[in-house]
Amino acid sequence: MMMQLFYAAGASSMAPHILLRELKLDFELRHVNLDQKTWSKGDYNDVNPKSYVPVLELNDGTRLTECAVILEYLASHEHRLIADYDSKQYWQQRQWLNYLATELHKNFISPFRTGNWLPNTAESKALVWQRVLPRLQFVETTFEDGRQWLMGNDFSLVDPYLFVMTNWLHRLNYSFETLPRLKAFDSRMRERASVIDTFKVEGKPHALTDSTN
Ligand SMILES: N[C@@H](CCC(=O)N[C@@H](CS)C(=O)NCC(=O)O)C(=O)O
Repeated sequence: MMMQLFYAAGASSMAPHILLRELKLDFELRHVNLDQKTWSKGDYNDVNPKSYVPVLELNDGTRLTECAVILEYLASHEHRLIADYDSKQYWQQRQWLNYLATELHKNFISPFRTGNWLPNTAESKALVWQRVLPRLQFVETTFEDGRQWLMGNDFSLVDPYLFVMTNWLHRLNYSFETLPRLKAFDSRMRERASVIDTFKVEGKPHALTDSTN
């Protein structure tokens, strides 16, 4: 059995999807309907009782959750796109993964959300921006030394996760006006074959307007 990635188009599962392609690993995609919490074989909550994507199912049936952990699992098993364990760079990558997961990813999820995982009202959008912008501005300052990627001049496992966030800025119509380096990072990511293929395969993300509103 091949590794399987449970995903929803444009969601955080896009980060491991991109990384799987960067690492040229064999995998199968399992599409999840997050509004209904279903997948092709029924109730998605049976797959992940935490009720979210991503899930990476390994060849032996073990299911891994938590985006940052899945990214680290994939990269460390390939010994690629990750620094050597316990090196200074390794701990810096851990810092970024944790920062992206807790300071950025989670702050995109508005308390106003009703059955959706991105904000979809003006009030909700403003609240999310208030939390997310200073954190993005911190990331922006990291790029001030002219680096191409978040860890320096080498692409690594943290970049697909950051790209999920910059992609959400586009999707939610937030402005890159004070984030020119992040905008350039976002454009560089979009040129990578892994990202082009990921968009092609995932297709259109769900509508941001919630029908229950
Ligand atoms: N702690 C999880 C959060 C994952 C998460 O928020 N996934 C979102 C998509 S980006 C989701 O599936 N939301 C569905 C829901 O909460 O109903 C992680 O780091 O992977």
